[in-house]
Amino acid sequence: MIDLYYWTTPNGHKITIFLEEAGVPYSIKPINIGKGEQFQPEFLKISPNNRIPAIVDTEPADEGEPLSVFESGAILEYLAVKAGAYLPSDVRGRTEVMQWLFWQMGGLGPMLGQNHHFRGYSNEKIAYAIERYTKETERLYGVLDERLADRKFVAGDYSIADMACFPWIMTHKAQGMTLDDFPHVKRWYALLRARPKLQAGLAVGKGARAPMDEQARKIMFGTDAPPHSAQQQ
Ligand SMILES: N[C@@H](CCC(=O)N[C@@H](CS)C(=O)NCC(=O)O)C(=O)O
Repeated sequence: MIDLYYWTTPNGHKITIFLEEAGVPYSIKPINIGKGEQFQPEFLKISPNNRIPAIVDTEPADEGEPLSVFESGAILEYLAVKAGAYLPSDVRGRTEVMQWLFWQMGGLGPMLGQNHHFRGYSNEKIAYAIERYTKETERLYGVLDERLADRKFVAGDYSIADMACFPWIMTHKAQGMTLDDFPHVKRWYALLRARPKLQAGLAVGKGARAPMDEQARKIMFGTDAPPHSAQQQ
């Protein structure tokens, strides 16, 4: 019913977490981004930004042609509306979730992605870039910590806002962060980490991703990538 074009990365995990939590049937279409499969013409038709994740809903609500969606935030919203789960229908609850979802999409994801890039993937270790993105990561963790100081979840009940943030906090060690500095994030992280369905989402494709080698580095960040594929997260 839902075809998920996926690779085992934080943005991919957001969607497997949702599908497992909501019990929506899905089939995985692996896109090995280390091998350049994100540039295949057939994939670009559904994900023109050559990034995973993307979905094709073979049974959309209007009973029309299969419907494709790219961008993990748009996919989470689409699936939440379709499943009637993890996104409130009242205007205030929905707006609260959506602003934190957009905060993750516009801030937490891209900035932590750059942190991963300059600390981990880049062969050249540029002190200015590492410091800039580590500081920004720290600031964003601070915003999340403050937000979680007086509530259990990011926005109302457990929602797509939590599912979007979680996979990016999971890699905190690689970002130079320790959760001991963010006690409310630490409590929230442990609460979510204990959810069996969330764990099932994280387990999808586990082991398929090889450590980044020179070939993958060239494909994703270098000269072997088509010109429109300037790196982003
Ligand atoms: N804003 C996009 C970002 C997606 C993204 O950056 N995906 C990465 C994996 S986490 C990717 O496909 N990278 C392939 C590449 O850089 O060529 C979303 O949230 O869906």
